Amino acid sequence: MKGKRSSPNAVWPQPQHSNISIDLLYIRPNDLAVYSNLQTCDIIGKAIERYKPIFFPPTLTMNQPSASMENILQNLTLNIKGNIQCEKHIELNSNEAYNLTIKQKVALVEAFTVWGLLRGLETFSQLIYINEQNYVVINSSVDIIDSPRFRHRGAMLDSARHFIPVSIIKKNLDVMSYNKFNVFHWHLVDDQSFPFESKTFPNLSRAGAFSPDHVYTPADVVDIIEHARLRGVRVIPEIDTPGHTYSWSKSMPELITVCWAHGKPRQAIYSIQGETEIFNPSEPKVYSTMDALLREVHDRFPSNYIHLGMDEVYDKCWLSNPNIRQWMVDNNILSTRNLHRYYADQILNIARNISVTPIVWQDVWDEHVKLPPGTIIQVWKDSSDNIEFNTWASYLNRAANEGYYVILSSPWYINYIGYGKYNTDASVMNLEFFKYYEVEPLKQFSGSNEARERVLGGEACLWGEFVDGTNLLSRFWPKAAAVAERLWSPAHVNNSEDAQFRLDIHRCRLLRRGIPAQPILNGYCGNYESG
Ligand code: CP6
Repeated sequence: MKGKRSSPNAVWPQPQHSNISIDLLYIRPNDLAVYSNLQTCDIIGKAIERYKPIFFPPTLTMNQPSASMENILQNLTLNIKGNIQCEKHIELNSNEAYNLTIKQKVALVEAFTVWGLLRGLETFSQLIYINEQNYVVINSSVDIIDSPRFRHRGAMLDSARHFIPVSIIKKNLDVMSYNKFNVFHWHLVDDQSFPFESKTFPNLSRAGAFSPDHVYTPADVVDIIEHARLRGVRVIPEIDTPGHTYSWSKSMPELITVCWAHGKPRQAIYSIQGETEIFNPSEPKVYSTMDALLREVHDRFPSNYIHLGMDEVYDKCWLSNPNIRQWMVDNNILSTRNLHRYYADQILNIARNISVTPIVWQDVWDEHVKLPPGTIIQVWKDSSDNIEFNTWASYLNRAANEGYYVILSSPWYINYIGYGKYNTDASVMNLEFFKYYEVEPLKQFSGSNEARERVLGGEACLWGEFVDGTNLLSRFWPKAAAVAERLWSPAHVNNSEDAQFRLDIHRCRLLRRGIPAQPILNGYCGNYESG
């Protein structure tokens, strides 16, 4: 069954339009020339170097056809059309479209931006394969016109439940670029640890990280951002408050609400089910700290977006505390919802003052907090007590029609595991490839075209409770690739029976590139020690 129904160089995610011959050209691994009218741009120069061992994996046997043979690919050219610019950072609205043609023994990738060239180079690399006689080959006639369906195609990693080594984050960025993802959403800190080394507040990680080794130093952060930048990925940091802040309490206990029980303050223990630590919204130091920290984060991350979290606020703790209740009365804050609103308004004001566009988990919006125009709401819930809108599709509808930008994550929690390709037993929450793949973000969308345009895309999320450096890559890949194709390819590319064979080929490609992606079908990849 393995691979029988897909060509060995099936491109993932599938391009918008492609016309590919059966006839092949040989490639001489030792002398495929690569040219560009943007050769001096670091992004292009470094990409060409990076792709050489991907085109021609040094560990595999490859024959070099003689140069005098007729049907040999002569060269690859990566050209910018129009205004030639070496852009520095990819942005939400960057143009990632490209054309890839092979004819008369010459390959050409054309795009309007370096980002389009990167996407086209990746596609070119996937068309190359090694045939049964160990010759490196590619189709002799190729016409691909490609561009993404959605602008925001993200992967979220949680580096707080377990520390993720920098090397694994960088490898994950490599695989993201193989799948044309363009956003790394970095859930940096949470209850369990604070690995982000702040220059302004070094004690946050000194006390809040698992150990002095389990931190991201300023140099690590620069390294990760640069690795992402060169691959056309922007890094969006998340500083999640007011909930999920237990790790802050190790150095700044004064920021945290003391929950009360049975008429007296209760020892803070975040591990009680459903009760996490939360900031004390009546404490001015909360806001001065957030102001300074968000300024620092904004200075150190080139992204104009910061994810502000605001999910899962355990407001029962706020209400249990008589000092907070008195403070609410004194400040004319007469409901829990208004307390949420007060906290959110303070933080959103800070974001506005430093010209940051906020992203938030949907919870604050669920609380009817009015968010500034341009805010992005990340939908992660699938049901709610409110039967008026009880699925992620209706959340998307509602938020986009209220004028907010939205990104979808509810159906794409890649951390869930289970047995089988397609488990229908909801009680084990198993969401394997098919279920991720068959999601259609706009399936029930109703609203104006402008509202539809505000559905920016989505993110595959990997929560870290059971993930660290040992299993991150195999837990995430190739399942996250299902999300990549859903967000890149046209909506009609939705046949999962067909896609499983293409994805299986893609998974073998990842093994070839040194990524320990887990299997999705029975069989083998050939030539590799594992798999
Ligand atoms: N951590 C944080 C989490 C989750 C969220 N925020 C989460 C909640 C429920 C599920 C999966 C993840 N672990 N900070 C919610 C956005 Cl099912």
